[in-house]
Amino acid sequence: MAVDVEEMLRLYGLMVRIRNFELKMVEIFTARMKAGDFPGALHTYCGEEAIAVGVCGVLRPDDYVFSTHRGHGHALAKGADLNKMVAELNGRASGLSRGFGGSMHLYDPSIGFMGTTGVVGGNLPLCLGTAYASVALGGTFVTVAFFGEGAASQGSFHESVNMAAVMRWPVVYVCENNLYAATTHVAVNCPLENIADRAKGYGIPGAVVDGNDVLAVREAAVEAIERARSGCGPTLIECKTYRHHPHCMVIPEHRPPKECREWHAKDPIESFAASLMRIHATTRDTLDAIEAREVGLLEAAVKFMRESPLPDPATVGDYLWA
Ligand SMILES: Cc1ncc(C[n+]2csc(CCOP(=O)(O)OP(=O)(O)O)c2C)c(N)n1
Repeated sequence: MAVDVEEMLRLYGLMVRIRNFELKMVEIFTARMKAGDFPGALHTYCGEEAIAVGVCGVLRPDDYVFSTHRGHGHALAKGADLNKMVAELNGRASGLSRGFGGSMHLYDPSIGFMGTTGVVGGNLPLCLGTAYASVALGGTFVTVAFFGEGAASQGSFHESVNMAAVMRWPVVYVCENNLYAATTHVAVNCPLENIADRAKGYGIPGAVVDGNDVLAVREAAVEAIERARSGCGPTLIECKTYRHHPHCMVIPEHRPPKECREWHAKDPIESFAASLMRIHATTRDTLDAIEAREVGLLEAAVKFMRESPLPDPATVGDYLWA
């Protein structure tokens, strides 16, 4: 499916939004930690933006996304409100989860965003719920589950893919292979060259794509989503990528410096900007204007967060199920 330049610039803007958001959260969380106000773990998505944007860019509003502990990018790409995102990560009552969730419990069913989770692989059984609902209700909506290559060695991954494959349910499994599960290299927990090779064991298509190339991710997503929507069952897409930051704010960097440098040179936003200018005749001014707009929106979101109250302690039990 051809992508016009206007759509490409929309994708570029979303990638910039995610990057700026993450860098601002690092800044705010670092300041809070220095002040003795521990805000919780922060797993940034910097370096992986092309995956969420490539996939979510082709989803319909009524499609569902199940995310991970590294899920800010998935939420923003599915359309989560920037103000509410900044507020939620800082525990404000105006946040996406009313300030009770934080980074790993972002949730907005109104846009089909079914949550980030602190349980690695925990979203994989859950995604079968909306997949089954699509079939049971005679709908055409699809479900996307993002997960890391570490989660692909959890039992929940195998059970979920097997069930979706057997039932031909409309799921797209998107593995974000950034080479490390916290400090464990992928070669330690997977004997295969590609996680996508596991698709064969379930009789479904598997695809390996450059996870730093938003258009390549999008192309693979279009095919998998169409397949799911037309009743042909799930696909496993593996996106090869790398995170810019250490696993989270509280674990020091452990990866070889040379490897980090090599991957940073393949930055998904910079390379997309270069190809937009080289191949699609976009000017630097156009990209600068998009970046300036995003900076303004983020500044406004931070102001919104700072002016928002913390949740009223009296409401702490209001959203628990008895
Ligand atoms: C069930 C479970 N086991 C272990 C952990 C601790 N843990 C948090 S993140 C993480 C690594 C996950 O790696 P991966 O799935 O590859 O995702 P990435 O962090 O690379 O995006 C681990 C082991 C957890 N949160 N949940």
